[in-house]
Amino acid sequence: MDPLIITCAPVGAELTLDQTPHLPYTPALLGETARAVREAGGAIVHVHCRNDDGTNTHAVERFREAYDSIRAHSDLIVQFSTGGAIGMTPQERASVLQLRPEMATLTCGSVNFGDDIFENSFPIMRGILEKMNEFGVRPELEIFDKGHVANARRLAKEGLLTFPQHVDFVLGVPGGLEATVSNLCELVNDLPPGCTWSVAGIGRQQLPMAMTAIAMGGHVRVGLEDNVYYSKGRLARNEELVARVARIAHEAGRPVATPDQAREILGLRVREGLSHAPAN
Ligand code: KMH
Ligand code: ZN
Repeated sequence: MDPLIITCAPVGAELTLDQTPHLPYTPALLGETARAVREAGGAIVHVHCRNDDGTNTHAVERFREAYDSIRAHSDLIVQFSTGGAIGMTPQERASVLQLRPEMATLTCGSVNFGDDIFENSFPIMRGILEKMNEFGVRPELEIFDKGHVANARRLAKEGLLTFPQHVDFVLGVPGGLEATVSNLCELVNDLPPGCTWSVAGIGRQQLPMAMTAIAMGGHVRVGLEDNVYYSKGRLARNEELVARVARIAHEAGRPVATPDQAREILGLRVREGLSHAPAN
């Protein structure tokens, strides 16, 4: 098995400041979190940005500040969200790709999202992918439901995407596919050959999904975006969630990937001086 790639999703778009004191909602806090997450065993950081009052923003300048702060504190692979927050326009969501992060997410279909709809029609997905291709950004395909893998295959047939790709299964969103071992196995079996995958279980499913992925040879995403608790009633810090997964992997005899090892596994170019600095 490859070394385990641990992604941390430390902020997200749904948590509010009054739900936890541990949300790194400013670029400075994101930088500090990046350092702690790297020390704990993380390789990728999945980035959403907030304004100083905690509200969501997809402003390019804020993402640039966040990127610079993360890079000043760590060598983590920086993955921008193009999912953003419910209600953002597709143009807003794609705008941050001009900063040329090493990776960015592409959600591969619409899905009920609590009482809302996370909208990812084919025109929206094509628009985001065209920008990814223009700016040379590697997608991470976010799969919230069974049909999303077929949607990705359709985008590949259209020539907008080539397989194999790195895929993240986000399981347990109210409205999406439930976080069960059998669902995860079905999704993995349905992937085009050569794909790498990780799983993000929502809420209390985060830990069991992570342990399953460690055993199956997949990779893991944890972080406050997906789960705010370390254990029942005890709020988590991002780096603790990463450290726990790293400890479990260690006990299971699976080494944990450094960011550069993750770059190799994912086929990202290790471009000294370039991959670490987005173009203006
Ligand atoms: N906040 C969700 C609506 C992503 O980052 O690409 C979408 C999301 C997915 O978080
Ligand atoms: Zn996200």
